[in-house]
Amino acid sequence: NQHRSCALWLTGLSGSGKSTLAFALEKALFARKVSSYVLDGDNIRHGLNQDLGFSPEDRKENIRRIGEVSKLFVDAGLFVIAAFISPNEKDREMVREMFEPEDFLEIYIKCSLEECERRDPKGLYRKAREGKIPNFTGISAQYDVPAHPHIVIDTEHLTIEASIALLLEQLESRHYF
Ligand code: GGZ
Repeated sequence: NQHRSCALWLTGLSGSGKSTLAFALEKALFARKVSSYVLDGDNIRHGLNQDLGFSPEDRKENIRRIGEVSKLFVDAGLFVIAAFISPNEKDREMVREMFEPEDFLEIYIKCSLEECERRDPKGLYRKAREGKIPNFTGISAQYDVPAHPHIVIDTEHLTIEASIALLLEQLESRHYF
């Protein structure tokens, strides 16, 4: 199947829907015979980056390593879907600059803090509010809203299906397949 590979970089708050959309997109791409691989906290922070925490320096190193790994996937001809909060604009710029412009798309998974906190799927916001998790993004650590994302997906107002349709449409109109 003819396609151009690319890194899809999903950024957004904890609970915004990054991992959910990443896996739904992987499935939708598979149905179109396009191979992709999802990188997220579960397979990266528990392995390659288990030495890193959530200080600004560690988040930067987390993003840098994920960027390098993502480059390997793109070199191998695969789509890589990286789903990380990546809260700092300068760190996202750093990773964007690792790629040829056509090989990288920044996708802002947009959802208000209020809604993420309402969802609180892992109870982390509650713990963060109680002061039990330091440097928690949105509560005690900043999230820079992307200034120039290629694509914005508003998960507060779109279903998963509508979000995936929008992503596929964007990839198709950008001639990735
Ligand atoms: C933010 C934290 C923190 C702190 C643990 N701040 O919703 P989750 O649980 O499953 O995903 C979050 C994940 C964030 O890791 P990332 O690698 O995506 O972050 S970054 O890009 O900023 O490096 C959350 C959990 O780890 N988690 N402590 N203090 N999220």
